[in-house]
Amino acid sequence: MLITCFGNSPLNQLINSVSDLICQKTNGLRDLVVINLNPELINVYGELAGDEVFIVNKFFKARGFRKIHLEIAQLGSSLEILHSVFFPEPSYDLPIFGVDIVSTIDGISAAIVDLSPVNKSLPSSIDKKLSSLDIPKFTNKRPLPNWGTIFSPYVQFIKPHDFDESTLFFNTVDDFINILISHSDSIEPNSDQSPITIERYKHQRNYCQQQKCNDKTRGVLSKIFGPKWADQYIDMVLFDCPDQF
Ligand code: BLA
Repeated sequence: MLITCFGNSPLNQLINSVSDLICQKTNGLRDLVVINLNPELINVYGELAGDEVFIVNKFFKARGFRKIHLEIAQLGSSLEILHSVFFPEPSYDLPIFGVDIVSTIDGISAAIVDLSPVNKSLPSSIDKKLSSLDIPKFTNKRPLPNWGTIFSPYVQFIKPHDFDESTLFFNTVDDFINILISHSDSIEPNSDQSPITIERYKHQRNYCQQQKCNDKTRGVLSKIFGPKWADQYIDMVLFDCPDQF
C-alpha cells in the first residue's frame, strides 16, 4: 500500500519537510498497513479563543514496527507541533525512533530527535553508525528534562538558531531514520516469548511511562481540551502501553 502524506499546508517549513520525510520513509517499509483507531481520536477539531485547533493523526504498522504514529497539531494561531514515534515490535532488536518539533510565533522553540534504546544500550551496529555520523554542532542545545533518561547519548534537543540549522536538523532526522530502517531490513525477529523480547517490551513500557511525565505536552492539551481529555489522549493515543503487543 501507499500512504498519502499531509500535502501542502501553511505549516512551519521544518515541520512540513520533516513530516514529508517521515511519510516517504514510512511508504518504503515492508508490509505497511493502516491501523484503524477510533475516528474521534484520529482527527480532532476544536477552537481556542476563536482560533482553529486541529490534530491530524496517521497510524500504521509494518514489518518490525507495532505502531508508527505521525501527528500534526495546529493549536490556535501560535502553536504547531509535529510528533512522530516508531514503536518497534519487541521481538525485533530495534530502538524507538521519536521526533517532536514545537513551533511558536517566534519560530521553532524545540526540535528533538532520537533513536532511544529498549535495552541497556543500543544495538551495536546502530551505535556504530550513529557514532560515525557528523552530527552538527548546534548553537542552542537544550537541557533534557528529568524524565529524559530514556533517551540515547545521541539525542539531539535543540532550538534551531536559523534556517541553516533547521536544515541541519532535518538532515539529522534523515540520518537517524535511515539508520533505523536499514537495520530493520537486516534483522530477523526473536521469538515472542524469549527473555530478550520480554526485556525490550519492559523498556518500551518504561519509555511510555517516562514520556507521560512531560507536563508541557499535558499542559498544552489540557488548556485546550481539558485535563481529562488530555490524560486520555496521552494514555490512549500518544503513549499507550498495552499489556501485550
Ligand atoms: C517539549 N512538547 C514540548 C513542549 C510542548 C510540547 C508545548 C515545550 C516546548 C518548549 O519547551 O519549547 C507539546 N508535544 C506537545 C504536544 C504534543 C507533542 C501537545 O508531541 C502532541 C500532541 N515529546 C514527544 C516525543 C519526544 C518528546 C516523541 O512527544 C521525543 C522524542 C520530547 N518534548 C519533548 C521534550 C520536551 C518537549 C524532551 C522538552 C520538555 C522540557 O523541557 O521540560
